[in-house]
Amino acid sequence: MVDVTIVVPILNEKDNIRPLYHSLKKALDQAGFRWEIVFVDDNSQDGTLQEMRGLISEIKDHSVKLIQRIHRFGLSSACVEGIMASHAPFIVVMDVDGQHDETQIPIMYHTIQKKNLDAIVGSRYCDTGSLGELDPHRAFISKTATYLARKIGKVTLTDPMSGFFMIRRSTLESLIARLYSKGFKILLDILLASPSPLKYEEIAYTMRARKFGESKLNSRVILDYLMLLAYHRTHRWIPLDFVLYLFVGCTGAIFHLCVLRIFLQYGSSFIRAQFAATLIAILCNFYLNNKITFFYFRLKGLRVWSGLGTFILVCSIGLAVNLACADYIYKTTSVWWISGGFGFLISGIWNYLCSKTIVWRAKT
Ligand SMILES: Nc1nc2c(ncn2[C@@H]2O[C@H](COP(=O)(O)OP(=O)(O)OP(=O)(O)O)[C@@H](O)[C@H]2O)c(=O)[nH]1
Ligand SMILES: [Mg+2]
Repeated sequence: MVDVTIVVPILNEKDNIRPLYHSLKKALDQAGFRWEIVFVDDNSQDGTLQEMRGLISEIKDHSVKLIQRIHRFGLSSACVEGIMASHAPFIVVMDVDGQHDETQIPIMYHTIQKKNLDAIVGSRYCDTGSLGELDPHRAFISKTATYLARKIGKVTLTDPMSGFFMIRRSTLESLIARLYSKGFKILLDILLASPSPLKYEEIAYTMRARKFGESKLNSRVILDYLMLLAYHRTHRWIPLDFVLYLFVGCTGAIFHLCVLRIFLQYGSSFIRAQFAATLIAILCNFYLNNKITFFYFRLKGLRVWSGLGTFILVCSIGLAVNLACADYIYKTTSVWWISGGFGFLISGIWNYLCSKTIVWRAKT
């Protein structure tokens, strides 16, 4: 049995593995803990896995474990998977890149037990905590996200964006089914998933500069973050992927109308203009879905073309279903907007389900 499990999500972090292992070992051994580290990798391509296996074969105990995930993505779900594959009553989540202060873990461990807390969170904004040398642009994003979490998510802690925290296993297990589990912000997910406020405390730390490798923070993380807030604020019942898909569909419809107008203005026949506009709308939808809705499963290289072909086929069937449904309802009710709206919704659901399962083969 171990006292504490450290869960570390990793993606292309070859050079950071050993430094983190050694600094954690030093801090945890000094504190006299029985511990384990669970690294969760999403099929890194930079030699991280070889590095991990090298390290595991060198150390003679079972203190380091590796979970290698294929076709599954994302920091939050990696953390959840690491936590579920471990056993300690207390779990620490931290980055591999040396930004988090491992020397705080023993203090976290004693405080969480002594005060019977659910969680203890490393904060860059309370007391002596600081963002260290984080560049102003990143600091601005972090502070804006913190502001939104406090305003929209109604969380009270100073650093809900923190990637460094300790949580009691029993607390997490009771919330696991309510988590969004996508994106980058697992702590905020946990806080928002809890039906009653968690008993927590914050501990100040100064964020260090990343040691090696590159940041995985990209513009997609911002969209995931907003989706996380929306997911919990709408009490977890709105299918956000579908909403995103409809949003992309509406963008395509606007494109369609603009192109139609332009073609007509330049003297094209209606049928030609309509054909060109439909084609451009489909291309636009395909592009945006590949970039946004199904970002984690996006098609590359030659698969883009086969995906586009399948997408056109799926949308054509969707259009036929739309027309058949709308026509039937119009004949029975004579209400144009109910008929049109229902046809649109049915084809939207059809297109979404087929796009997800057949075109992009999204697995989660
Ligand atoms: N398994 C897994 N790990 C990830 C993924 N994205 C990021 N990570 C890891 O999660 C941790 C946080 O990512 P970082 O890139 O350090 O994000 P950040 O700390 O906001 O950005 P920096 O300040 O530039 O380090 C790191 O240990 C990453 O290797 C992912 O999709 N899957
Ligand atoms: Mg980092």
